[in-house]
Amino acid sequence: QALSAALPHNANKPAEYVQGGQAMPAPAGVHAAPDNLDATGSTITEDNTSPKNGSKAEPGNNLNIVPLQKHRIDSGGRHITTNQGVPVADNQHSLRLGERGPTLLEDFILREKITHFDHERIPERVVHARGSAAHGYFECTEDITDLTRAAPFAAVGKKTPVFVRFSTVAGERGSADAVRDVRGFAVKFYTDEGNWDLVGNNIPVFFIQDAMKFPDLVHAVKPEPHHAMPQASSAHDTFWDFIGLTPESAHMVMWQMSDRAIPRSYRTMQGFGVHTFRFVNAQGQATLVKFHWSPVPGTHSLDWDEAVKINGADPDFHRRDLWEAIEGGAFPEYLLQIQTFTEEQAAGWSFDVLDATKIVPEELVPLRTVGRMVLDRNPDYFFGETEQVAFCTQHVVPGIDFTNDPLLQGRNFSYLDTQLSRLGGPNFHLIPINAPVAQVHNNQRDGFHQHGIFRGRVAYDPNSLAGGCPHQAGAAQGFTSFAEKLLEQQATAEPTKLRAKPEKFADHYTQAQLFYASQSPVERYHIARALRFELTRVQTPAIRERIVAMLRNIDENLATVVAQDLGMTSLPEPLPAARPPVASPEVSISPALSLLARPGDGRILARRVALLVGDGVDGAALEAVYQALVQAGAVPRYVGAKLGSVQSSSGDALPVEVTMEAAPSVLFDAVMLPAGAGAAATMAADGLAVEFVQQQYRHCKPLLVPTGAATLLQAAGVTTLPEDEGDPGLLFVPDDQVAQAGEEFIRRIALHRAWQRQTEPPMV
Ligand code: HDE
Repeated sequence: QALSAALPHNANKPAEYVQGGQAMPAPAGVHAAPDNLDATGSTITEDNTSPKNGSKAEPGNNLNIVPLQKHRIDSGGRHITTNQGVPVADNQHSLRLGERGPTLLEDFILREKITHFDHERIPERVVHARGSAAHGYFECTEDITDLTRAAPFAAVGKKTPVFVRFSTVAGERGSADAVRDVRGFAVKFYTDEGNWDLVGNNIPVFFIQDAMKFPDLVHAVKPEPHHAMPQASSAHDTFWDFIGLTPESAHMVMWQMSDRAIPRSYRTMQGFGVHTFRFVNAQGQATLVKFHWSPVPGTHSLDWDEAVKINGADPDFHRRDLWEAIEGGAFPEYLLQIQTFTEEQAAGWSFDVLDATKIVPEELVPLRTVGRMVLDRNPDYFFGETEQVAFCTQHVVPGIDFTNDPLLQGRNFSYLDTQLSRLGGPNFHLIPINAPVAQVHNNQRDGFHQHGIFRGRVAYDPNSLAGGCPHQAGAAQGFTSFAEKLLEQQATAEPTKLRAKPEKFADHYTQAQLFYASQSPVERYHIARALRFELTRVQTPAIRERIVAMLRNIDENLATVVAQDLGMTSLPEPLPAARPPVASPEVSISPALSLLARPGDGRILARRVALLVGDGVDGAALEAVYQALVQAGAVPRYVGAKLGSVQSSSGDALPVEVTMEAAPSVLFDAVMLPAGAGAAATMAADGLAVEFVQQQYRHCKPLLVPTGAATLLQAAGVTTLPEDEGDPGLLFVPDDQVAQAGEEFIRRIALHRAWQRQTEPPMV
């Protein structure tokens, strides 16, 4: 019964998860599916027609992912055909001259099959090659039509379908998920006025200020060209060489070395548009805007030692987490929050809002929540959707416009350009996942893989032969670039062609200081530890020294600690700063910059909890805790030494769902030690069990310890119990009260980690 209650549920794919003809119920408290989703699930036949051709999404009720239906293929009950639809009698043998003779060139079936196979790879993305994606919807929750005419914000309650791809940056397509890296957070809104791509990251700033430097940055961080190492890691000489010589990266590097770069899940990280964008309303008035996605479950990260081990235990850790959360009905949810300000306001600030290495502190311009995004459906076909989706920063809709951020301007060129070689030509907008829900009409024609069958003899504008159609939409309906006037001071300095940047861009350290100063002690410790790890792997002493010299401009104490950790006997001179930090910045401490500022909503949806079991455990108590976790939307698992079952103290068989070997400690967010002294004593002699508990403890995770299981805890080396010092992650429960401990355990799990447990070196 416990097992069936934990089976995955997805309201949008009822065909996949039914029991007795009924869709599985969602765990308590998860969001219901949006009412405008297709109800047919994923078993599609060719009878399905697309409402896309000839129909326009009604305002306020977007067509959702329905247009994808006609492309979904289900081969249930079908026979194999060639690509020409010819039925294939034998798919096992090639055509040969006699049983032992040569294969015949005539075998068109073999040749077609092998030829297709030979060409089934496409180039991976130059950056962000490793990614995972999901469908969902964006819902507008506040009226901001005074700020923007953009379709997703047309009315409160309006839902717009989205496809979101999360990614790492440096690693190749098959690299591990839990590496230290920036994460991509790219959202494609299928609005009824065309596609809007908000191609962001989980860090609000970037390494460089000008697109001109991007190829150098990427060449520096990618595997070194002579031996193609290391994979998916910035911990090598060329990266830190580039950083030390590019002081504008100082702020970003602080974020990249923080726990932001090892998120627990794509569900628990923020997203940022990074650049300053422009909102334009129906009257043509503009407001500057920064976009933030805030995860409802809060911001949570991994421990570095844990991340390293996860990459061995499950390189697909984040991909699996996203997939399973959605299949299980624990839909990832984010608030869309904006910061808006005027050009005049921004001109008065000590930093330039066109500089992508700067944030606008929340204490200066508070966040305003204007919508929510829910991801409620997994893709059906990884290649067709996640791999072929093409995000482009220049995909904007009426109501959204660019600013002159030189990084954004360069991106607006790069993304379309890269899709041409990645997806093989200019018609990638016809690939189903990229096709807008809005109708497409223009005079662009031909090209590789053209799908349209255009009618009539007119493919030019203006024309009279087709009655002037398709015709221009005009300013009221169509996209019009904001008629930007350069600010007075820029305008008077007679614009000339030049390769330069504004003066405020030269301040590289004020906000790096702000970020570091705003971190909690444990976060600062993790930053120092990350720098130690990365720079220890750097082989060239001069590169290490240059980074320490850079750190001296950020925080003297941080520089000293890192220098000591690297065995340096003296501190190098600070790097000369192009411009001294701002003497009195608008904000010098920003609590919002700490991960701990967003603890989440207290729910533990999709958190994985191990319940260790062995012969002699208290089955009733375990079952009670298990059920409480299921009710809370978590994913409990009975973890034992071998598959099969164990015998509880009352003689019942309790199933072992996974083993410690196949699913080690790092794959769980919390553990319950065996309820039952006998089982605990047996496990105390099992190295895998000891290691399991040890690592749960070292990685600061919540442990429910029935008093009878103290032997196992001790065997794991947890001898000085910091319970008296208020370790909220250690929950000791008398053996006879374990059955009632579920609720308290859930509260502890919601706290995520007891970081105060961490010592240097680790205690266990
Ligand atoms: Fe990208 N980036 N980028 N980038 N980027 C790509 O486009 C580029 C930058 C980001 O899931 C590429 O389709 C330049 C900032 C994401 O498919 C490429 C510059 C931010 C993704 C490209 C930047 C991003 C990409 C590679 C400096 C955060 C993955 C494949 C001017 C705001 C999207 C592709 C997905 C992907 C170029 C800097 C985010 C080569 C030239 C800043 C999330 O076009």
